[in-house]
Amino acid sequence: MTETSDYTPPKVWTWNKPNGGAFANINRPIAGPTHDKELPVGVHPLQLYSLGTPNGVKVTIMLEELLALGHAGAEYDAWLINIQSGDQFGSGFVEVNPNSKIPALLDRSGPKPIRVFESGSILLYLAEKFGEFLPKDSAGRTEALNWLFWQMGSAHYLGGGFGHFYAYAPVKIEYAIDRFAMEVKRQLDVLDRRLAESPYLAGDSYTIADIAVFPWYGALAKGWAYGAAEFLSVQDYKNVQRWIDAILARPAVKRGRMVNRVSGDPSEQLRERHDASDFDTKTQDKIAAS
Ligand SMILES: N[C@@H](CCC(=O)N[C@@H](CS)C(=O)NCC(=O)O)C(=O)O
Repeated sequence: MTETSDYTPPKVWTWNKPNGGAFANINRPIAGPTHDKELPVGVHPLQLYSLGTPNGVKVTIMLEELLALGHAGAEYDAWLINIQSGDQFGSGFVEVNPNSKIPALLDRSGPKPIRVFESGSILLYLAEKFGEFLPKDSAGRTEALNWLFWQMGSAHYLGGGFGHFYAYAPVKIEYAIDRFAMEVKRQLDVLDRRLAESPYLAGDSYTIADIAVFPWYGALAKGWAYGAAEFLSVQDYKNVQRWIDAILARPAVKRGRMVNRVSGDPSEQLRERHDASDFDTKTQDKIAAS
């Protein structure tokens, strides 16, 4: 380790300069809205305000899975929240999620709208509302929740820790990259060992645990995140690879991954989704051709 630093933290930290790196423009040390902006409302019971990031995709996969099972009450409008432009700090968004992060859901099916924020809370809310993707027996339900909460506590080491220092930070810091690469490889090994025991995280059936964990660790294991596949030897996690391939083959997962997506192949970007037919007519390639 050859790190040196001439930085000594001051007695009191103050916000007096951008911190550099990707996303520096949206980082700030205070909460609350920066501007007045109402959220749009569509025709369906569920209004989703999101973006096709790993956290956002969890919810669109869940909704597409519920629709595939025939739950008409899971029909949704998916509105695009551009976090690079600061849409998450608009007053309407902050009313639905005071934490100013996507995804945020408003359930307008009852007499009073219910706000739901935090992707894990949204998955649990939808699983309970529709009685799907969460085992009914106590042991099975608890195992699914174990892995759901595992994701909530672990993925920040992957995204905010490893991904940030490996791909986004303005300087490459060996200490930070080492620390988080070690932790992410340990997490991949945790998943790999669990998936050697059962086809899915909670056992024999596909649950909200898989829906939560797949977008983060699937993107890493398939080499889509941070350009770090070779660095982390992701091909070695054979059970994780098998599990990801099984999930990727699900039609609802394919659709869910397209919604609110703003990068990649234009035919796989459905920036807003207001109707099932939008997958056939409103992807970016179709919009460009019309
Ligand atoms: N724990 C939250 C994390 C949500 C989150 O970090 N969302 C990111 C995008 S993936 C975001 O909205 N970032 C905007 C910002 O930090 O201002 C969840 O699971 O919903």
